[in-house]
Amino acid sequence: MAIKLHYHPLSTYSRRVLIALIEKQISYEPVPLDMTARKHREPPYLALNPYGRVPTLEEDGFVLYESTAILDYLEATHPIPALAPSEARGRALVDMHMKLCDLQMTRPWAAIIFPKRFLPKQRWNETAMAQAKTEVEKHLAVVERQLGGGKFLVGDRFTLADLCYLPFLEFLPLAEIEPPPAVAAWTERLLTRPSALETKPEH
Ligand SMILES: N[C@@H](CCC(=O)N[C@@H](CS)C(=O)NCC(=O)O)C(=O)O
Repeated sequence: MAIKLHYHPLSTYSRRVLIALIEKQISYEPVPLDMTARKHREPPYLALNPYGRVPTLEEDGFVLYESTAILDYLEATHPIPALAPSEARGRALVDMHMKLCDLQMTRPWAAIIFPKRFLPKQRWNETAMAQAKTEVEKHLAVVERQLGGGKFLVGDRFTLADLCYLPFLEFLPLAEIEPPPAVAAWTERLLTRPSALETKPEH
């Protein structure tokens, strides 16, 4: 049975998985979820994913949520083309960056981007947004050093580490964050990949 992906086209975490499916040329059945109609909070979807979030992957009755776990599963089941090195240190570095992206970047990022994309200005918490912006800027300064002179976070190839950041980097202009130079060049490199262009959200 084909992989089914429950997703939303504006979801950053769903986009991670969509990009991996495209990069690996895996055929799948897209199942868009009407989140405006709050389908993610209704029993049929909650039976699949008790957290009511996207993405969720289904394959032969096997159900998986959490985008990074899904990416790891796709890498293990479809290792070619590789989106992670097979040797231990390279793979550990990819895991480290995937985790740091979620711990240091996506949480403050959501505090800025969610209101800017989806809420009227009168509902913005501008103090929280300014604090989140400072946190993201500090993290990007660390990423700047981690990139060094390299094109990608780990080795000389696009990996799951870069992929995890990609959907969030899309919104640097909306967040009014001026990235440091290596992060700016990396962002451009990632956002112009065919898989990124194919999955670019409408807003
Ligand atoms: N840690 C989760 C985060 C998933 C997530 O927060 N998805 C958002 C959309 S981008 C969502 O479903 N939000 C709905 C909600 O929390 O009610 C992952 O990596 O998959």
